[in-house]
Amino acid sequence: MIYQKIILAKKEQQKLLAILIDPDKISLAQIQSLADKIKQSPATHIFIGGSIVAENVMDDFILELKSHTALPILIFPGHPSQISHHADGLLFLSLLSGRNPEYLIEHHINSVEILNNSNLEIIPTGYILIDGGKETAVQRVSQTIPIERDNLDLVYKTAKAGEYLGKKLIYLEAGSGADKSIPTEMIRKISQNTSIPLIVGGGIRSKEAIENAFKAGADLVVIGTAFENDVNFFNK
Ligand code: 1GP
Repeated sequence: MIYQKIILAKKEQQKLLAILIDPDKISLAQIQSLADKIKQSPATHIFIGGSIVAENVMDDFILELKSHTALPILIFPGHPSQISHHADGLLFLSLLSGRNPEYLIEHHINSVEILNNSNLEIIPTGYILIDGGKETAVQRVSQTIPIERDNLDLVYKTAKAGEYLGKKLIYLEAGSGADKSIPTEMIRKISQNTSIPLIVGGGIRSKEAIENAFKAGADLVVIGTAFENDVNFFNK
């Protein structure tokens, strides 16, 4: 069980790292060498998906990836069309910072049929978008307003409401390619005041920033752009 292992890691204060792959930016032929680089990295999970991914690419992409990695592959969907039976699990994201019903419940309803026919481990995740210093794809596509970087109280209440709603993970997201990552005091506040594992991502571009997020209380850090731009990011 993927989630049980995340809980165990949290209990043992073992930090987790996910590499986010956007299938729109990588060709099938590149997957093997990408998987080799992932193997050399400290990654414990692979997230796959994005705000916009062309239809019908996920299955082939995940099958190919699976033949080159043993890491758990979790779908990080921007749309129900990105759900593939071939992954190991699904972050069933509810965009709690936004007020767009499509991303709070509509896409989820539209996913039921495909989920009923799959063995994916479904992990309910409270997804909270924070201002990352520029408009990112998730903001554009979801048409929601991120929470201001200094509004710790609202982020706290949103995360706590997510926990009370039964979410199993909280994901603090600055948006892929953000100029500024999640402030450490925000990570600290949420990690100290909630009991479920905390994912932090968006705009993290150095090992130091990863460390700082961990030190502030992130249980799992997500790296997308930094690895996409330089597959040797972790070797340096
Ligand atoms: C996006 O949190 C992830 O959902 C990763 O963001 O691409 O900025 O690393 P980056």
